[in-house]
Amino acid sequence: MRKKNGDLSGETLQSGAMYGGAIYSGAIYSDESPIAAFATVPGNSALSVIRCSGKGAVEMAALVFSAPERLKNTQGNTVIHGWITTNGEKIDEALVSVFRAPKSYTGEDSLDISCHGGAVTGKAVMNALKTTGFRDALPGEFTFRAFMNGKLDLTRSESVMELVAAKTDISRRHAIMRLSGSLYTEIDEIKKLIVQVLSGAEIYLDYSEDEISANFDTSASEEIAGRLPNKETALIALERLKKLQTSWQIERVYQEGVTVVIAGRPNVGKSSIFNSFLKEDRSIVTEIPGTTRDWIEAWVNIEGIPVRLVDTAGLRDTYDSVEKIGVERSLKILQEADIVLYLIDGEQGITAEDIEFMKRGEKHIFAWNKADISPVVSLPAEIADNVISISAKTGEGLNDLYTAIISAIMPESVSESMFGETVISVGTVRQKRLVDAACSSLEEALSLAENEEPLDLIAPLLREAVNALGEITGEISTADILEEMFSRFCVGK
Ligand SMILES: Nc1nc2c(ncn2[C@@H]2O[C@H](COP(=O)(O)OP(=O)(O)O)[C@@H](O)[C@H]2O)c(=O)[nH]1
Ligand SMILES: [Mg+2]
Repeated sequence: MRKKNGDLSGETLQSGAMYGGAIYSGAIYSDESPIAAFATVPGNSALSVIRCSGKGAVEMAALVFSAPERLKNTQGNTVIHGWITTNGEKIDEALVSVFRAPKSYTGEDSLDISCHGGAVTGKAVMNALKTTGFRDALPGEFTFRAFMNGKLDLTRSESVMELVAAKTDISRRHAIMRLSGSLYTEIDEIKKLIVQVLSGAEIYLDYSEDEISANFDTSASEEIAGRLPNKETALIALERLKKLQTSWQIERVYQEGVTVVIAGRPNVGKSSIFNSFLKEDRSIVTEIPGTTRDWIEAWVNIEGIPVRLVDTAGLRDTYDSVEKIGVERSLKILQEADIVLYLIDGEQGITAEDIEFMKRGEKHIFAWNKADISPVVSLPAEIADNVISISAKTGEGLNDLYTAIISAIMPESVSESMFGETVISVGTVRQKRLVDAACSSLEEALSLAENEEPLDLIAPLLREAVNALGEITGEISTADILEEMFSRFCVGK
């Protein structure tokens, strides 16, 4: 039997909460027992925060609290002061924030216990809590429960992890947008467009050919079968999906960063440039060629892009055995580079070795250093336009260099779309894979429609696209996907 249009919602619009219990039983995140974990990193700090969540969490915590009745009777969104105690002994003084289901992060009764920081105190409080029956939370288990209880969809859940992992302010901003629902809304809207197309197709599928002639006032039923209604809507959905695909190119750069390796002959000023990118003297600079014996790396932020900057040993033939190893290691790290920043020594001028190197790859940016003492002289025509004049000493040309690096990392067409007010971008490989899947199903559906293939070949492809999008937000999900995802979170989140 062919599916009715109305069946669609049953298949695609389940909420995350439906996966509690049956589907999930036996899996590690399945049990709903009260959990506790540090939300802060243990160590020398003013405070430690321990989060507790689960049915009966407040009553359990009251067993080790100096004012148990007051805690038990506390309303949600309240902070109370007291002591964590075991057998009448004060363990630590604490402020306890109480949240009541469903108005909490997890949707369950929960507490944030702020106690003193340090190596020992938080642990003692945690041990006291565990005597009442709390178990250690699994990685991401709080967010997992929030998802299960319908507090967050999967894009928002993942953004929580992205936020914790953000390396620069721009990655934080993008994660915050996803946390605020930007990606969820976009996916949901695209999905609705495809559902609309699918419904249009399925109306026809519900009727036999005779019925079509009778009901739709046409004599040629094949004509109807070959025509995909709302094709324009499908095209709009496709365009929006493609935008999301592109967004990942950029998002990945902001999340993972890029490796820029500084290379060039000894003494060209590699370590000086490295230091000026870092704005500190990290790498040793001397007039003695061969000073840097191994590569050194540091993360720098270039316009919001995390850049792993690597200073290398100068590339030259050498008899010094330590330097030789350094040169070999430098050549090796060059292969890891997304971009090679190749410096030419202005003082020495361009050499045969430089020319040799320049022939090698496209991912190179060439800079003429020491322009303060020797301005760029005539260069071979094929590279003249691509050489940036700089001085590590005076800082001249460094902004041009940053710009060149940024545009090498991101094609302009791509980056333009990212600097508007609202950024809608996919934030994880998982999301990107599903956007790809939706995109190719939809493209295939459209190309079948183009060839006037029957709707019963087209409809399943549209449904596949809808399902892929449902997986992104978690409306459709399976235990193993969820487990895989949440296990990569940190404990306490
Ligand atoms: N005048 C001038 N000297 C520079 C500049 N950059 C580096 N140097 C000098 O060149 C020498 C070698 O620099 P260094 O950074 O150690 O080069 P490396 O061997 O490529 O790492 C040092 O004496 C630096 O002070 C520059 O832009 N202008
Ligand atoms: Mg050096």
